[in-house]
Amino acid sequence: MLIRRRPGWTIPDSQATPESVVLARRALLGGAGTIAATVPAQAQWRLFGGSAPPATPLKPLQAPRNPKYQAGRPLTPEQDATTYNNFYEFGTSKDIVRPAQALRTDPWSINLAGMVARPRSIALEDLLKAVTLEERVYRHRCVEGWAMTVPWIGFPLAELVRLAEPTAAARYLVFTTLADQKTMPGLRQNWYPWPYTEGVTLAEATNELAFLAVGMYGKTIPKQDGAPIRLTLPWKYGFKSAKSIVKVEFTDRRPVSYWEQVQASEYGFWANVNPDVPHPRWSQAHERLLGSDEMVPTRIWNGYGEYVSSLYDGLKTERLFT
Ligand SMILES: Nc1nc2c(c(=O)[nH]1)N[C@H]1C(S)=C(S)[C@@H](COP(=O)(O)O)O[C@H]1N2
Ligand SMILES: [Mo]
Repeated sequence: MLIRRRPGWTIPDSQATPESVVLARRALLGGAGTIAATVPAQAQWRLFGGSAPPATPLKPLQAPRNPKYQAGRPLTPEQDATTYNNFYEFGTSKDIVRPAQALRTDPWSINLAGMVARPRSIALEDLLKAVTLEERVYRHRCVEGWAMTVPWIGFPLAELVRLAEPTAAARYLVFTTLADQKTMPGLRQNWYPWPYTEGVTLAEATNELAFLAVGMYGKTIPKQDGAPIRLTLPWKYGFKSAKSIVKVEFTDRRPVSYWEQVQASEYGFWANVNPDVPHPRWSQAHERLLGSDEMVPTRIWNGYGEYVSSLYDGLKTERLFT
């Protein structure tokens, strides 16, 4: 059921971090976690971890740009795309660059599990030898109403699916991301359902747009953006794009992901972008471009309908846009 959106209503993300509002409220009820919920990430780091580590140097990473995917708007300045982040493992604020430098990304491997020919762990360097990197400029739209345009470097998720060799019964992929108590102060907010998980259907995972990024802006991906490997699903709200992935499980049962466990009425399994389906607490009609702060109309499927809309033809009864 659609809630009527108020015309001209602007996006609330400058006033609040809407994805965290529900949890902050829960924290207040919970008592013990209150400090972590209200203290900014920088201070949380001091509280839990001592002095913040220095920024991690990024390595140059070049790959030919795939000209097929045109964003139709300028790239977001790198400085904005890499300093305004959601990464709750490091705190609920957008300002998590410093605490995120504690993330340990080397060595890194991904566990391929569940309904696959040979469950196994694959080292990231071996995975990267088996794929061809390319650059893709994608629009990226957070459910909170901000957006950016990013030159990602990576490879199609379909390549990982191919290497994993799912069995005929597999229908869904579940991504689990790193949950390391020692380096991630956000995990102390124990009313969140850690680890962060996300899921897609096998059909979505093998759609040509679904992409695993290991770099952005011609360098390895910064820790705050999900090093060393993260998803990008440009037709869905950003929370589907899991960062710092350590496990990909193939299953025949639809998973209930992190945000769906937190608040299913606001963050569902499908989470496809649609300007005409408001979030229960705000309109999705427009988005604020990081950098310029320009407000632009949001597009259905984030403008990627020609690639993805047919995936949902038989699913009209599902809540496709929440
Ligand atoms: N592990 C993990 N992945 C995550 C998140 C998170 O908190 N933890 N936040 C998500 C949300 S809400 C968004 S909008 C994007 C933000 O990616 P960016 O900071 O690189 O823009 O990452 C997604 N992936
Ligand atoms: Mo988000």
